[in-house]
This record gives sequence, structure tokens and C-alpha cells, in this order.
Amino acid sequence: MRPQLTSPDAHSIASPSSPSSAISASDRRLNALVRHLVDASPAMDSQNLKDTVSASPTSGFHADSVFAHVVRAPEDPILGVTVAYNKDPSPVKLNLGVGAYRTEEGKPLVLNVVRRAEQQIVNDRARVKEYLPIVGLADFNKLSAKLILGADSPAIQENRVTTVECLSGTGSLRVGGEFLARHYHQRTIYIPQPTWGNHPKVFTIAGLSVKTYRYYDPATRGLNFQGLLEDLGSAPSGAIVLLHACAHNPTGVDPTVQQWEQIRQLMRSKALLPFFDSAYQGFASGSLDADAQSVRMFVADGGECLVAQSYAKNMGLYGERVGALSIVCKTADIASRVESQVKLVVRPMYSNPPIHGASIVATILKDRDMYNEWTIELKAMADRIISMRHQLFDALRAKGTPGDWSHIIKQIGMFTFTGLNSEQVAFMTREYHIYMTSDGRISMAGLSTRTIPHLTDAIHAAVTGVV
Ligand code: PLA
Repeated sequence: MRPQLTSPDAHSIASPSSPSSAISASDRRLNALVRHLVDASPAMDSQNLKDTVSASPTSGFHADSVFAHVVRAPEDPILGVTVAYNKDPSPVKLNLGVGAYRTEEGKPLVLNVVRRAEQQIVNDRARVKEYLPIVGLADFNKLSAKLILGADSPAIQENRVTTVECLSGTGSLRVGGEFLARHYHQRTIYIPQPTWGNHPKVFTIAGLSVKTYRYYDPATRGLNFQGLLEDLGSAPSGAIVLLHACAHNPTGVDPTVQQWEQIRQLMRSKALLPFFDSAYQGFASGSLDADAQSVRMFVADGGECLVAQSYAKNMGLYGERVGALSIVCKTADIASRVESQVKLVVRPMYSNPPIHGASIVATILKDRDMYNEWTIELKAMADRIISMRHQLFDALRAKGTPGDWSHIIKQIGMFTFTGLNSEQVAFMTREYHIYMTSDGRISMAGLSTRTIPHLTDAIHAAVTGVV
């Protein structure tokens, strides 16, 4: 029925059968506009206007929007690189920004073992989609603690580890940070300089105060070990220290085992609380155990620590958002009280975590055959990244590009911290359509044999032509 101007519906475009209380907010805004236009131009009836005015979110109501003052935020320094890349129509464009594994063909990879696990999950009619408990999937939590701390970890055997499934590495850091802000006596967290760009934001929002410790020496393109020891040595007793368990992002520079041991002694002597970020277990060396060594050294001494784990990279579960926060405590009783408080952090934040990713991980970790298949696929990813390092290094040497590029093969993990400055990066993006973060970090996992010559040409032009 077409409403007439004179009818009681003249100021409403809701159909007569729909009660006005049920109309949506956008319908209400549309009605207001129609009312305004009808009043201004009596020749038009409301149906005409309804046909010409669309309720799409882009229609212009800005003048009276309660959000009119909102200023546009800048894109994220890492994820924004992908946004810019997606807009570039060039056929030679290359995204080396975000740390996401690509095959030799430049395609995202879903691991075979993940497909198998998913198939098994889908075929199991007993599986339901009920809410998980606040702490997540119990099996997943147990197996995750075992994966990072080691199957024979006394801390696990003594039940003094609480593990909570969280939304990937980021969510684990966020929940751990907020737990500390609420219940730990020292609210300062020291993060390495530089570090993953999201760390300061995550911890600040969690309620901690963020300070930095020296980590990287641009002159040697290696660890500033002296600076690190000095800064942690002068940190207030009890301060929290964020440590990258392996494959430091963005520098690709990790302490040696001996250096870890010195860091451990210093931190324990000053009662500094270690918070490990383990986002690349297995990606650095290809071995899950070797990449967990730093964490295990700190757990072996009987002291307390936190660990945030991510399955984004090592199982390729980026978008499933699956990870875990483990808090290693002195006693089982303390661990269970800590867990009760972590639940109070999670419940008002997102209530409880998603089920699918955690089910995939648990299925793989609990089946010996699938676990073995995973380690083989993981090693293949790590090896391909290492091979990209050698190919890029060889190509730059063959081309005679000025500079010592040996850091490309020395650095560890997903990224090379090239040493290119932001002007050189901007030049490479503008002239060669190569996308990377402005600090000169490139994701080695985004490269392939086919794209190495293009990157080599770009780096050569950048270092020879751009100041
Ligand atoms: N911690 C470190 C050190 C990381 O590098 C990343 C991801 C995370 C935590 C969080 O990962 P997750 O939440 O997906 O598990 N860093 C990426 C992606 C790979 C990103 O910035 O979100 C990077 O390109 O640096």
C-alpha cells in the first residue's frame, strides 16, 4: 500500500503492517529526511522520495552526525601495508609487509595436516558448537603448555601452570597484560627497542606502563648485549620484561644460549618477571624444541613467568585466532587462584574463545601421526625461508650492490631487518611496487625464487640512487 501524504503514515515509510516500534535506526533516519524533503517540496510524495533516497550507509547525513568530529586514524604500520598493496594494480607488485607465509608460487598455504584435522572435525557428528568455558578448550590448553614447556616439564607435572586459550598471540599478550595490571605489584613492562609495533599499544591499553631496553645495535646489525644488560640491570626490582622467545621481530636477532643464560641470571637476581612472546615457535630453526629453549631455561629454574603462544605462523592458522596464555606459578594452589582471576579478565572482554581453531590444534597435537606430519611441514616452511635468505644474499653479492649484506643470512625467523631507511623503502614502493614496513623490515616468507631478482634490482637501485 502506498502511503498518501494526508494519511497518518505520511511521515513514515514503514509499511502499514510493520509497527513503528520495530523500524530500524536507518529507517528512522531515512524517515526524518523524507519528512524534511516532503515539507520543503510538497509536490513530491513520500514514495517518490523513498525511491530516490537510498538508506545506504554512504548516504550523506554528516552534518547532524554525532560522529562528525571523528578524525580519520592512520592505517596500522604493518597491516596498512597490505591495504596499500591491495590498491596497487601493478602486475609486479610484491607484498613483503605482514609476516604471512607464501609458497614458492606466492600463494597462502593451508597445511595438509590442518586440512586433515579439519576433515576429521567436520566428519565427527558428536562435535557441537556450544560455548567453550571461559578458559577455552581443555585439551588444547594442556597440549599447548606441553608444546612450549616440554613434555617432561616439572612445572606441568606439579600442576603449577595455568593455561588459557586466547585470541592468538595478540589476545594472549592482552589478557596477560591486564591480569598483571590488576594483580601484580609492579606495573612497568620493559619491551625491547625495537619490537613488534603492537607491543606498546597492547600493554598500554592493558593498563601497564611501557618502557624500553636496548636490544639492537644498528652499527653491527646484531644484539646490543651490553646495553641490554645495563638497562635490565637498572630496571626497578620486580619490573616485567617482555622477551621474544625466538625469531625476534623485527630484527631477526636472537641472543645465544650463553647470552640467554646471562639474561636469566640477571633477571632472577633482580626478581624481574619474564613475559615471553612466542609467536614463531618452529619457524626460527625448524625445530619446535630448539625454538622453545629460552622459555624452558626460565622455567627450569623453578621461577615464575608468563608465556603468550600463537599458532598463526607455525600452523598457518592466522585467521583462526588461536593461541594460549600460560602462567607458570610456584605452586598448584597459586596457579588455580591465578586462573580464577584470569577468567575475570576474559569474561567481560570476549566472554570465551572460539572453538574451531583450538579444535584443529588439539586434534593435531594429540595424534602422533598428525603431529609428525606437522613438524615436517613446519620444517619445510622454515627451510624455504632460510633458502630465501641465501638466494637474496647471493643475488645482491652477484650484482655488486654496495654494503655488507651478511646480516640477511645471519638473522633468524620470518624477517630480515635490511637496514634500508624509510626514504629507500618509499622509493622501492613507488618505483618497484615492493611493499614493506617503513623500518626496512621485509618478510622473507613473502619471497620466492621468481621474485628475488625484482627485489634485488629494487634494493640495488635504492642503495645506489637514494640518499
Ligand atoms: N607477537 C609478535 C612478535 C608478532 O610478530 C606477532 C605477529 C604477534 C605477536 C601476533 O600474532 P597473532 O596475534 O596473529 O598470533 N606479527 C605479524 C602480524 C606477523 C601482525 O603484525 O599482526 C607481523 O607482520 O609483524
